[in-house]
Amino acid sequence: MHTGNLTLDDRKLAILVDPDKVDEQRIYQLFSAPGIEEVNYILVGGSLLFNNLEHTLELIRKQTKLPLILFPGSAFQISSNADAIMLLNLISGRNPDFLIGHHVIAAPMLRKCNLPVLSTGYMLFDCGKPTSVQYMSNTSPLPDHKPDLAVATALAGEMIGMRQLYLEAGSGAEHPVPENIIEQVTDAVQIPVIVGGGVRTTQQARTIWKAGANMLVVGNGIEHNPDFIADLVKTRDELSLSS
Ligand code: 1GP
Repeated sequence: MHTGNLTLDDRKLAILVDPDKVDEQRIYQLFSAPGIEEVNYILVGGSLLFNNLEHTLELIRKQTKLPLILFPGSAFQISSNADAIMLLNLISGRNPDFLIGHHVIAAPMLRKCNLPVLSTGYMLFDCGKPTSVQYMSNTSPLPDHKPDLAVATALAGEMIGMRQLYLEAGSGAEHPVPENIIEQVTDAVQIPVIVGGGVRTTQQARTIWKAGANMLVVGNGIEHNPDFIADLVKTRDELSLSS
C-alpha cells in the first residue's frame, strides 16, 4: 500500500473528502464516478468534525482500495483506519498551536496507531476571500502576489526538515495559488510540492501541474461535479505522456 510518499518526479492527483460534506449516498456517488480508481490518493479531513471520521473512513473503504491519507484540521482527526497522515505544520502562520501545540497532543496517539506520518510544511495563501483555515488557525495567509515571501517560507520549511510542502489556497478559494508562485517555489526546493484549493477547471489543473506541482488536491470541484474526476485524470495522463 502506498502511504503518500511523493517524489520530485510525481504528477499525482488526490481528491479531498470532508466528512462534514458527505453522507453515505454522496460517498457512493463519488466512488462510482468515472475515473475514480485512477486517482492516486484520497485525502480525508476538514476544518471541523460534525460527522464521525471513523464512519466516513469505513464507508470509503467499502467503495475503494485507494490509499486513504488523513488531512487533519485538528488533533481529533486521527484514526488507525487510514493508511497515513499528513502532519501539517502551518509554516505560513505564527500561531504556535499549529506549529507544535496540536502535534504534541497528537504524537502519543500517532505512535500508538503506528500510522505513517508525512511531515508537511503547510503554506496558506490569500486567494481572494478569507478561508476556514485562516479563521480556525487564527493566522495571516501569505499574500498571493509576493513570490519572494513564498520562496523564503518554503526554503525555511525545507531547512527545518519538512518532507513535503502544501501550497494551499483554502477550500473553495476564489482562485488557486498563482502559477508564478508554484513555479518559483518548486524551482527553489528539493522536496515534493502539493497544491490545492479553488481548482474548478481542467485548465487550472493543467497550469498547476505544468508549474511543477507534484500533487494536485481537489475537493469542492468534485463534490459538486463527480464527472470532473475523469477530466482531471485525463489531463494528468495527457501531461505525463507529453513530458
Ligand atoms: C483544501 O486544497 C483543498 O484543503 C481543496 O480545496 O475544496 O477548493 O478544491 P477545494
